[in-house]
Amino acid sequence: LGSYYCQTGRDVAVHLFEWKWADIEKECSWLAEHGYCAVQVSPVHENRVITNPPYPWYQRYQPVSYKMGSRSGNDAQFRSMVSTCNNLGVFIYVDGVFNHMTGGGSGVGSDGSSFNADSKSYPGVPYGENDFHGSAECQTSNGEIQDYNDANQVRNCMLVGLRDLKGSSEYVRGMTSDFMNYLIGVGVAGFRMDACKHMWPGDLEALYGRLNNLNTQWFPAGTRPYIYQEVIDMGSEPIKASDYTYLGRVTEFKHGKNLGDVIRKNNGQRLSYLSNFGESWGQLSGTDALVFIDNHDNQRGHGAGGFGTILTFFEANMYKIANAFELAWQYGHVRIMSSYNWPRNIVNGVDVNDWMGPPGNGGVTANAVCFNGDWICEHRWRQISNMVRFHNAALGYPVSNWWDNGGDRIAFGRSGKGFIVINNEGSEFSQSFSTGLPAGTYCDVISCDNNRSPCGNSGGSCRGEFTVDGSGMAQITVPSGEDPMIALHV
Ligand code: QV4
Ligand code: CA
Repeated sequence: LGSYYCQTGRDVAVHLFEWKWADIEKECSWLAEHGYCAVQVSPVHENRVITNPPYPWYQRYQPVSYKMGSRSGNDAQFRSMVSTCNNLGVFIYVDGVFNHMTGGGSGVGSDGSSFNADSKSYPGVPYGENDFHGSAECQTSNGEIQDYNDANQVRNCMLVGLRDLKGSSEYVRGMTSDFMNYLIGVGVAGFRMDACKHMWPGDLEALYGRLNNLNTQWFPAGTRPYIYQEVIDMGSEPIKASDYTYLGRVTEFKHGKNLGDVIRKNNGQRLSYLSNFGESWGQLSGTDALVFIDNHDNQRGHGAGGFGTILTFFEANMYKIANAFELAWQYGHVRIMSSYNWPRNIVNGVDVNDWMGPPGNGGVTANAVCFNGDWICEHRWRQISNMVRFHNAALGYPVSNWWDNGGDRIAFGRSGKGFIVINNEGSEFSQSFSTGLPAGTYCDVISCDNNRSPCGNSGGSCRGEFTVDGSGMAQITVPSGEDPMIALHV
């Protein structure tokens, strides 16, 4: 169902985690200029406001109603963002939370609606007791998921106490599809569907079947919403990512884990093993997969992964290698993570500050200003954004010209559109490579600002031009240490 709708020639989305709508609206011009296709935004619905701990990021995953007020902004700001970004050819994907409402307790949500989770009352929708799974559907002692080996529990019991919606109910399907159709009417291009492991594929199928086509102000008539579903499948549970691929794309969490392990050299892993990376590593078919190096959960120890595996901006050098490989390789639809900083503090394997919300005060989010120390903006890092352009230039051209040293040095091309060398060993090396590129001079886009001659050099680190001769050969010296890569593209 649906197709990834990007402007022609673009292919990479960015998750602007916890950004405000007004800031995303401004960022869209930069994104358009740098070849990004779309933005995944944080949940848009009214959410619970949690004060203990104070205003964590995860309060956004506890819906109180489908009204549009949250700390990212209101309905008017959301509409303005969607319109501006669509006009620039940068599309918006909404994080849709439809498995559940809030955890236990009662109060008033971010847009003024009251709720009482103990009586399963959400008048802002409205939902009442009958709209949720209860002891008839879930038989565990406390109504929560206790055993991930029991698919029925995983779908019909509460995920960490979150009141579990009855996805089989016509009424619930009506409320959720009305909300999604409202957003489609505003002009969004599709949805990241949260917690799909906890919803029955058949219920999702019925829900998606109710969705309208995209808004013809920006999309061709008959375009279906693009759907990607969050299912964490590390291989050990009865519920599989592949149970959901007939409905849309699925998040492939093994991808970021595998690349983290290889680049960290965990368990004897080496870069040279990546020559067949993808399906033959037990991952989904690339055409079913939505991939990322880290996401908003596993960068702080939620979801699956682990600090010794998943790479994040905290380990910038390895992180840039991982993103460069992901963007140069041909596998899946890529989503770049864009984070805010927090004082990560891992004690006995747990980040005790894993709850901390975005920069700001008293639950009010600060303006997003890239590189001010709080907003990390990985999507703007030259090594990543220039590789988005590499990715676009190579779109549809198969991997070619593979070379490796049997260890942690690799190189590959993209059938004459791009060529990258990665050196994850301790010393620089130099040799002649068969690049497959047309003859000419190319700038290294990892270290230089552009791929045109003369090479842009605002940061002073530009490694300059590389000459490809008439037979596609180029002499390349590949540094070690910081940014140990050379990437060339047409
Ligand atoms: C706790 C206890 C419960 C207890 C409850 C009592 O764990 O046993 O009943 O208190 O009130 C938060 C708290 C969590 C708390 C819960 C309910 O962290 O301790 O339960 O609220 O009050 C995010 C966070 C969760 C957070 C949730 C809601 O990661 O910690 O829970 O938001 O605020 C699995 C799933 C996968 C999921 C992943 C994290 O298969 O789907 O875990 N990933 C998605 C999102 C994720 C989000 C959710 C799902 C839920 O990416 O960000 O969880 O919407 O792998
Ligand atoms: Ca459920």
